[in-house]
Amino acid sequence: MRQHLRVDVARAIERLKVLLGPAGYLEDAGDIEPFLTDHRKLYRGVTLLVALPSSTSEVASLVEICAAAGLGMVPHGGNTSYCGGATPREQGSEIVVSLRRMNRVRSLDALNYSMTVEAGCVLAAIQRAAEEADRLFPMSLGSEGSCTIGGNLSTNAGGTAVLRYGMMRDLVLGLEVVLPDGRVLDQLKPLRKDNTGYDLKQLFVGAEGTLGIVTAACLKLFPRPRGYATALVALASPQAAVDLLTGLRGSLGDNVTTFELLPRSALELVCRHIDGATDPFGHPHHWYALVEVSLPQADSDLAERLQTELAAGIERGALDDALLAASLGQRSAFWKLRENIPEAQAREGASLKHDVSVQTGRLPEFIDEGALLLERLVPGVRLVAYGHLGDGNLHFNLSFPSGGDQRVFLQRAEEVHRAIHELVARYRGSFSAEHGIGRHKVAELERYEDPVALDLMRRLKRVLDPDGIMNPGKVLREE
Ligand code: 2HG
Ligand code: ZN
Repeated sequence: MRQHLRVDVARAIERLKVLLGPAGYLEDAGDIEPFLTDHRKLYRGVTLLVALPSSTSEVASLVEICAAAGLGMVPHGGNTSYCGGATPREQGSEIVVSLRRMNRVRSLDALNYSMTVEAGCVLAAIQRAAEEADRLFPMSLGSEGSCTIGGNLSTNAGGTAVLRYGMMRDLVLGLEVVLPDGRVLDQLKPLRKDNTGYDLKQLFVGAEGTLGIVTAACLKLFPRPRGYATALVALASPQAAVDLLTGLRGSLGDNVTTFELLPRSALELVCRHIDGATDPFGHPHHWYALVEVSLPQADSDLAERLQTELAAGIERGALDDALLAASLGQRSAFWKLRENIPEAQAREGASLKHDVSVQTGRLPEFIDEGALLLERLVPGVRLVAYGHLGDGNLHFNLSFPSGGDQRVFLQRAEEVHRAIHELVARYRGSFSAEHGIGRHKVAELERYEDPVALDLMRRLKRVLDPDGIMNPGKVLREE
């Protein structure tokens, strides 16, 4: 395949420019700069062109041109990937395909609780469009103001409402995908029941652009909650948090939409680095849970029931303290403490990330074992293990030991990742619960994935993308 490249590449680029017109591509160094690095600045690549197609048929023609020249394509959304999935590699043999001009809501059917959107729609714009129709699109992420639905689909995004509504995979009714040979796979039916053979659309969700380019999606909508009851709960341990979650789900059922765990270390980082963030409790606690219950009607008694449950927990000594948000301002202050953890940890300095999941009931044991292991490996390391406890998914992140050398800490990365991922494997957990594989975790996938599953993935890739032109080297090593 690669031998085509040198011969045909210049001609292909010229054809692409003619196809897309002057508004449809970028090539000046300053303009393409933002497309060359990932959000975490782990990678820096080179590209021949950033294509900005404006329609599915343009994407299809673009793919045909690239396929004929064996030219690689890197689909690009809001550039918020944690694993370098949307960044071109260093070889300079790939174009970036940004979907940002494809940002139309094609239709919204309130009766059918569905909407059809183009891949470049920003998540927050989709949420707003649903709300205007008195519906809810529940996907909710820290980066929702800039990430796009094409990226959410391609990485099977998670976020803070997975407990109630599931991951992106659960929120999609249909997809439109341009295949590596330029054909358009039209699976855009807004149907909840369509039991006709293999569920092909799901192949492309979480495939990180390695099997085709998602150009549009039909999304599931839900009844819009009339309000929320939000609490910040102080707890002695992760076990107390798991018990609280179990109790709340037992009494409030699926109305519990969010259950996020925060350690003291995370709260301190946010209060240190984020303007206006403060600890709402009088004195420090070891752990916190951010709990949100959605209220289906304005006169729902669920808020009172949450309050009663929390008060009873404090009375029994199961919880240390709890605050129920008394206003929208207080609700956003609680959320601010949670959503700013990644930013605060970045501002603190060198950190190492692990995006792990185990069965929810085993998380407390996992946290204890992981903390001991790390303390032996890197004495003084600061564990900032936070996140989606309700989904069994924690960001088991570390900050360099206070007063320690950040560079020396980062040199231990491989060793630390190995130790944590081995622990995860012993729990039959996942080393990438939420953020995908991208480029960053290709070797981990090879190491930890079931060999039969890995073999099937490689075969699927070969069937759909025999020339390896779709986001080469991401998820699976280039063959
Ligand atoms: C979150 O839950 C994100 O805030 C980011 O998934 C996690 O920075 C991280 O490790
Ligand atoms: Zn997360």
